[in-house]
Amino acid sequence: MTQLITQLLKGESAALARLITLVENNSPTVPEVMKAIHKHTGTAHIIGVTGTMGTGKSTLIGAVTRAYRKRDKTVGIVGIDPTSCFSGGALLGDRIRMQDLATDPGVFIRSMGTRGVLGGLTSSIYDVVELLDASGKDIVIVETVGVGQSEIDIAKMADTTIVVTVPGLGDSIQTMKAGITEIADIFVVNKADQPGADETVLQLQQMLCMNHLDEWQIPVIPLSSIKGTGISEVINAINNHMDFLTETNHLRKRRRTRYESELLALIKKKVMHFVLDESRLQGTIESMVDTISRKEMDPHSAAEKILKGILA
Ligand SMILES: Nc1nc2c(ncn2[C@@H]2O[C@H](COP(=O)(O)OP(=O)(O)O)[C@@H](O)[C@H]2O)c(=O)[nH]1
Ligand SMILES: [Mg+2]
Repeated sequence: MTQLITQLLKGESAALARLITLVENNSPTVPEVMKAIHKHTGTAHIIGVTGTMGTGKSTLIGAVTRAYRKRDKTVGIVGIDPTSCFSGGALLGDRIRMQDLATDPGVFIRSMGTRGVLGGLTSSIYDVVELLDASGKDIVIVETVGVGQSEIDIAKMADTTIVVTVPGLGDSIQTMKAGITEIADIFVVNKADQPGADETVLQLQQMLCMNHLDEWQIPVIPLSSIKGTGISEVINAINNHMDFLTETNHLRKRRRTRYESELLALIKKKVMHFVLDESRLQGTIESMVDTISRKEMDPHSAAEKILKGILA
């Protein structure tokens, strides 16, 4: 294991891939690995990309990654599918869209299923991001479909969150979830090669004007991931955002937020494992059911008593 960690810290892709597999398989060696690498993390700029399915997130990430490679930055990409427990599947198309990048040693791409027992992102995604960070990637990009809790989770994990929309979704911008402006650091109107992009940009700008008089002015960037127009504007916006974060102490706050949600996810996972580990609780549950049946205790008190026992 020590050798694998040493190789990871040197940036070797094979070691990175193997360690991510251990995380995905919930290997008992994971805590040891994460303990060893934690102090080697914190240098990567973590970028979350979220938006409705089909808005072109993967295509955009491909274009942005190519631009970063021209600037000699290394990039790690995690595609997560909150609707699936399994990796692959729905993200198969991405492999084709990013095929040229797959052979670049300065790029690492992985997709994973992330549906946790409690919904939302599992703690594994935090581990994968830490591994990519420790492996020395300058940029770590996490792609997720914006459904339910997952986009809020991604915003808590990322230093910079990009929300991707497309022309024609204009009408729905009115009804866009109120929280979206709290999530977005940068808005991107992708597929600007199609009609209606200007209106969508305008509508978004108006919405942001009304909602925000913040220190950070959320930019709205029209672009075409397919044609490659507007990509350098996105890179500039990402860099400006990082400058803003470091100059204002917001970076420290964001990272604290990430550790806080990771810690909560880990605690939930461990408690859930304990509860689901039936062999461990079976006897206790049986005898509690007896007690409840005899009306010596009610189910609420019994649950509390068991929980206290777990936490003791
Ligand atoms: N016209 C146009 N189509 C695009 C653009 N970017 C992506 N697409 C197409 O939109 C579809 C969905 O793209 P994908 O990147 O998989 O979207 P995701 O589900 O958000 O990751 C694909 O057919 C892409 O070729 C763009 O800038 N212009
Ligand atoms: Mg995608």
